[in-house]
Amino acid sequence: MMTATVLRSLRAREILDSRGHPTIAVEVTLGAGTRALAAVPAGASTGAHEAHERRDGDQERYHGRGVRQAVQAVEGEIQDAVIGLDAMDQRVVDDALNELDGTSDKSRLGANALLGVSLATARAAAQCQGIPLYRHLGGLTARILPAPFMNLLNGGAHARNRLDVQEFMIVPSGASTFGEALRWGAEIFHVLADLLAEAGHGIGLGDEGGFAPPLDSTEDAIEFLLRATERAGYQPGEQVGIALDAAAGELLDNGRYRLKGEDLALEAGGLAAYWTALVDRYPIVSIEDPFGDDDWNAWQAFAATEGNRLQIVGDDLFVTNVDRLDRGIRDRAANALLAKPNQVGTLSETLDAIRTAAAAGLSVIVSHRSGETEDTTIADLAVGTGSGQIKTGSLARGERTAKYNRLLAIEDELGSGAQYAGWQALRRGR
Ligand code: 2PG
Ligand code: MG
Repeated sequence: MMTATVLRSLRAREILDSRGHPTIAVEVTLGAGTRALAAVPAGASTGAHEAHERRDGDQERYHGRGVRQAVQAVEGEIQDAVIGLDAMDQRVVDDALNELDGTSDKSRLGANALLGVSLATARAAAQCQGIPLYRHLGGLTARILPAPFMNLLNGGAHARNRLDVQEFMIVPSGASTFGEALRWGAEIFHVLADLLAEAGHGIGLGDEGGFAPPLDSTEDAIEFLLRATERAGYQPGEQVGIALDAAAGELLDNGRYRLKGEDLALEAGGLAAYWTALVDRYPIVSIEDPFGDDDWNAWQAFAATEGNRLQIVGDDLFVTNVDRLDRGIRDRAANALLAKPNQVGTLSETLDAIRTAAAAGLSVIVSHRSGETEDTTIADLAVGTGSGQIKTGSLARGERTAKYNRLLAIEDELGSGAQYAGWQALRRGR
């Protein structure tokens, strides 16, 4: 007789992500008949060293972005290789996926195909045991609700305005529960809409559900966040921190960082001074990707001077890859990891990166992508690993609120056992 948790069949289909581009959803069926679905997100400001996402390139369909080959790979080769493996042995399944692919960047079968199978396997295993996914991932100790990094103003590759910094976020760490943090964020978001409208700006949304007004300067954008926070009745710095994702790899132009909104073209040293001036002036608690994906020296120098008061987050620098992370730890290039499952392509490797970072004293932010789906796996991943921080967009658009709403449900389910991470997980002052 087939064991209840053994993988019996795989189905895949092409669905749409939040930008209206195709992506892949995978459904796993286990021996007991348990079925679970996972959908894979996609980035816009992707790091040069991310695992390879497979796209058909057929210009007749979705301008080349179709994922039919990835779907076929799941239902053909991949299914043949993993059928009969036990979904409880996530590592064995993920190893089999990697071995079958055979490339270091997952380019043969596609990281999108592999991740869909990997995540659906975990979801099915949890379901079959009758336990929530965070419990399957984190065991009995999983009870920390993450502080949300809420992206209220969108720029860079996520909006068609002139803001150079990609993400202007608020972090309501001073709240006492996740639910309270979410309420603060939503209140600030609505006050921000009023402030922008009062200033004569449109309140159209960018890719991650934050507003994308036609502002030019980083400072203007930060000032709007501070005013909205205050008018909503909260203290910037004390209760609500500011966080930026510069996605600086996107700013590189002929070896210089070009800030078009401010008409500057800076060397790494000049850009570092620019960030330092902002941190001096505003309650910024965290900056992600302040330099390009391979500008290791700039990262190292910046972390040496600012790492004691600022969380410095490697996203495109680390791409959730243990080898790059090991180098960053050795060189002290950053003090935090942004963990995105689709950058590396399997759940096990994502967990490896999170564990490696935590063991070295780096903090961890579990993160969405700018192209998302209704899938809420990252909410459970944040609680399951106790990351204490999550980045999942603004307070609008269903693909973003799906994760927040999942976290509300987890907090509710944990009852008095739930603990909101607040400022605790933020890496600074050390
Ligand atoms: C980032 C992400 C998510 P993208 O840079 O951190 O916010 O954007 O998915 O476009 O890479
Ligand atoms: Mg980023």
